[in-house]
Amino acid sequence: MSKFSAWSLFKNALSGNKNWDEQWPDSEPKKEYDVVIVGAGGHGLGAAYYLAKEHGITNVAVIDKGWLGGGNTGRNTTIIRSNYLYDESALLYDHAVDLWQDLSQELNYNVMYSNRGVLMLAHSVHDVQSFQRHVHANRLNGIDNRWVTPEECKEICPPLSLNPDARYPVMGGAFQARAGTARHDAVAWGYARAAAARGVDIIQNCPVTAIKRHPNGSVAGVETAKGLIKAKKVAVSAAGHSSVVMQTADVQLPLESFPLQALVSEPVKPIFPCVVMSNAVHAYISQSDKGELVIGSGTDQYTSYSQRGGLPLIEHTVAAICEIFPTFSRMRMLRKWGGIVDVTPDRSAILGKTPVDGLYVNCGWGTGGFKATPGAAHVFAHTIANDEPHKLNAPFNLDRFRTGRLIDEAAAAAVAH
Ligand code: FAD
Ligand code: PYC
Repeated sequence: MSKFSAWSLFKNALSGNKNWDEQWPDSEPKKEYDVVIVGAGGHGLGAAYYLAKEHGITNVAVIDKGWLGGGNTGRNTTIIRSNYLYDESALLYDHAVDLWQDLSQELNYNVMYSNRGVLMLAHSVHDVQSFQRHVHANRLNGIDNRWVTPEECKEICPPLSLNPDARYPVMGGAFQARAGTARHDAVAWGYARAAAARGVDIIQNCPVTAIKRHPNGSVAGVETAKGLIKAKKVAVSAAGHSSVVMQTADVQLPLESFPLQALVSEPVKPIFPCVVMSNAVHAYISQSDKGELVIGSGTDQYTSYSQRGGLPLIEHTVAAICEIFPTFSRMRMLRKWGGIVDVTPDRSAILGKTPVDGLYVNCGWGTGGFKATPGAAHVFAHTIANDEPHKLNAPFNLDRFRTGRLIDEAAAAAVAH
């Protein structure tokens, strides 16, 4: 919740925000950006691209504490789908799936979008009922999700075991054929190159340490490890760290950060034609174009900013995968890694304006924001340019945690999140 109040104004007046313009050292450049975006992941770079392309706003800087796409954009398991339960989410994620279809052409950069289909396995009566509910809800929203029998699951994914004696036997699945995968870091590179070509500045290795405000409370710019940068508007898209950055502007976000881990196997010839997710065993798997099996876990069970995560969880995930795909039990792991995901109480994103004039936020995508990248970036740019949310992101406002109008997508992924 925002702590923006007469008290915080007073506090800011006493602190460094008081004489922002007077404080500005002569040695600092006087340039003022129209928009500074904090975070050069797919969401931040994408927002810069759409600001330039669709709104003609090119006096923009995207600032990252590390390298392009070095956050979750380059760490995720690349699953793209829109089979979410609630109308608000389904429409936003489907907007993204629409944009994914020709993103490579749009950016003139091959993001390797592959609509190979996502199959979510049901292993219990509860799963069957829950997924069938999702299928019906999706179809009402015009989203291609359908219920498939165990035999159809096997046709879609031949390595799947239908052993009835398995601890989690397959009782059917929900299949979204238009869903799929993309090359994750290419998304950051593609948006970066296309945004830069339109005049956007991209500044790497430059942590933003504080958001600065004018004495009247509105945004004035950012303080970074390399100096102050003036901006009329600041947009924060710093997954895993958004609450830390926003707190410097006296805006508190209802977020917790957790490690989320993934791994790849040694590369093998093409064997896995789709994406499979299993809620019950908390694992998901696909095969990259390089041949590696890409496997992911649920979040670690403790909050942390570690980009590594704990080993026992990976063991549990691999055991789960080998149970539904026994044919993979002799394969070796090539590498594993983690990312920091920020999670809201209702497992839906926060995307919109904040109580501070000129300050916008796009965060809380938790375990599922890669698939949203083009759609979220597109509506975030609209929100920043117009100082009004797009109709697709209007429900994802910060105010919902005050009014109670939550968008509860706790069952949205095969991930404990
Ligand atoms: P990021 O790519 O994380 O970008 C944020 C950037 O902000 C980072 O580059 C970071 O360095 C920068 N930053 C942070 N603090 C500061 C600061 N103070 N100053 C300057 N810069 C800062 N989603 C899916 O849809 N499908 C999946 O299959 C999937 N699998 C996942 C698997 C794993 C292991 C992980 C970790 C995540 C997964 N996700 C998945 C979630 C998805 O990766 C994220 O939701 C999404 O990539 C977020 O994109 P972003 O651009 O907002 O964030
Ligand atoms: O949201 O589809 C998803 C997902 C898969 C793995 C992590 N998130």
